[in-house]
Amino acid sequence: MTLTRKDFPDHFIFGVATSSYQIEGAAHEGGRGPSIWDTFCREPGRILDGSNGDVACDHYHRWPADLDLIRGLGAQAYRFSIAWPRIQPDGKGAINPAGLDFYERLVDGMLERGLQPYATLYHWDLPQTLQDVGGWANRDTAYRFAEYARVVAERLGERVKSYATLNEPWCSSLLSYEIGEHAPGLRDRRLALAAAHHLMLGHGEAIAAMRDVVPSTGLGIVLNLQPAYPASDRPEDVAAARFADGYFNRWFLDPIFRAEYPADMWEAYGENVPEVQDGDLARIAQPIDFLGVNYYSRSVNGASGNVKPAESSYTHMGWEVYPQGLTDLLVRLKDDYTLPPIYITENGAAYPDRLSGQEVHDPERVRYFQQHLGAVAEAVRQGVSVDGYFAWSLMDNFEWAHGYDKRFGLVYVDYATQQRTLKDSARWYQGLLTGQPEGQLVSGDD
Ligand code: GBH
Repeated sequence: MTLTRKDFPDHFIFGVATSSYQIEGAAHEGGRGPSIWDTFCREPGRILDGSNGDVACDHYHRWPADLDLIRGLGAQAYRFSIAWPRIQPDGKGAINPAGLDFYERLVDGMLERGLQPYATLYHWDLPQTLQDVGGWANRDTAYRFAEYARVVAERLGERVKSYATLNEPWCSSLLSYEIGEHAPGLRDRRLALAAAHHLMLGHGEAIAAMRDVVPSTGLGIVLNLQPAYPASDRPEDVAAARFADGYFNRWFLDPIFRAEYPADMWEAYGENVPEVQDGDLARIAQPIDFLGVNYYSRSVNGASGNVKPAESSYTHMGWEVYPQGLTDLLVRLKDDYTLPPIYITENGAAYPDRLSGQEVHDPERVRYFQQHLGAVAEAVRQGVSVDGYFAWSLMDNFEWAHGYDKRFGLVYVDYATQQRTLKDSARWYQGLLTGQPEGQLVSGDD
């Protein structure tokens, strides 16, 4: 079955996504202060290939050509993130004009090319100075974040079509303070749950701080949501799936959309639950204009750990390819919550791509996008209000703890030369977005 633009509503937006630390480089230029990822990358053993984001895709210098590339794909929108340490090198106080200038040029560059700017204010690059006083485990960081958000909104204003406060607070809290895989690399559940609470509080404070500044711009948040399935009907497995759903999804969805923490998880976390002050939940749950959903895979939960279905295929990250999970997730969100419109703010897959001549054949990624876009179209048919889709990612980039070894791009990056090459998946996406029959653009026998 061939997927076309017509399988989506007319107003549906197609775009591509990136984030600042993963692509910009220029870590010591333009008055940028150090972030927790600069620090983390320098700790031995944290990044699998020992790399860092000092240069990355050199997007800080190559942004005009990169915007041309996005335009050339036929995208209508570009989701990017703003590096807090470029705006406030110390995370508070003094503003760095060169940082605001950079993002202003970038946003104006998008508008000149007919691309709608979708900004994310926090994609994990916290100013190191704030980490020195506890980072997100310190309640004060929530207020510092709101101040930074207001500074950005005052300068970029309504030229930006949409501001997301946070990208994936689960990653900035649990993955970073409990699992220790992301900066700052701690292993403490109590601190992680404090961080999660302060992230959500910071989200609410930032929304409040920006509302009057940019009244007609859409404001929201991006969550990584991962539907949890039980490995069997056995009650232990069903309970394990329920816990995983609480851990990844409901811990963030319920405060934001119901003004409460899920009771079962609150109980399970026991003495590690965060300190919640009067008014916090009302602040966190104030109305927003969209929910951004990042979807990569599902989890299959058994009483004694996660299960990897043998019949499934897996990406280079080891994540199961499970497009049905995206339809199930979206329908479930509609059934369980009262939500604003949804954007799929990230979806994509890593594969071990190789350059052959001027081409990169990535049939698995083409298939991944076809199947997941089909899953979104199916959810729309079932009545879920989804307003757009952003492919992760525009180009190969710094994949956090995995360094440069994992490639998520539609566009291949040769890091030695910074040469960009469209992969077959980019040509396929271009075909979908510009209304050309996909088959003619895809090479290979997939
Ligand atoms: C996104 O994170 C990021 O926003 C983006 O910067 C990044 O490059 C991209 O994805 C690709 O990684 O069940 O414990 O194995 C995705 C993070 C990935 C978090 C899947 C949860 C499964 C956790 N998510 N992950 S586990």
